[in-house]
Amino acid sequence: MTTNRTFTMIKPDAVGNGHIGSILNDILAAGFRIVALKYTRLTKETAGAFYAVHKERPFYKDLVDFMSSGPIVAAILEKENAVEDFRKLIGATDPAKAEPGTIRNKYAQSIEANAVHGSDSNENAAIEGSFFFSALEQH
Ligand code: RTP
Ligand code: MG
Repeated sequence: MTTNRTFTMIKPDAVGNGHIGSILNDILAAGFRIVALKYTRLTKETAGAFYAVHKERPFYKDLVDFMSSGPIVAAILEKENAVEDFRKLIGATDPAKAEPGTIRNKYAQSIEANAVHGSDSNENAAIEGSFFFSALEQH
């Protein structure tokens, strides 16, 4: 068995709507272990840096404004096949297209305010986890 890690954020919409507990419950029920967990917030500068890969996309400015609009929860999660299984658990980017029972289907409003982030590769999971957590915190 290869256990590996992914990185997630509960986004400002889901935090503001009171879904932190339910989302963490769903994540644990799906078999993920919480390696590191933090309630914090992004500034325009740190949100811009986190999403730098999307700099040229038309939704970049709105995304940075949204992600810095309120508190978030950041976490590193561990499970066999973590990155792929977590993307399945959260569902499609657009909640209208997310499968019933997925986190975005249950808790998201729109393609932008879509409740959670999930890393798209093992490499990005490591980069994104280190954006929020020191080496000491990543046990
Ligand atoms: P994430 O990175 O947050 O897990 O989401 P994702 O892979 O499913 O989607 P991605 O293409 O990486 O887009 C990152 C985030 O940008 C916002 N977005 N807005 N207005 C739009 O058309 C649009 N498209 C994407 C979403 O918050 C998306 O999660
Ligand atoms: Mg993405």
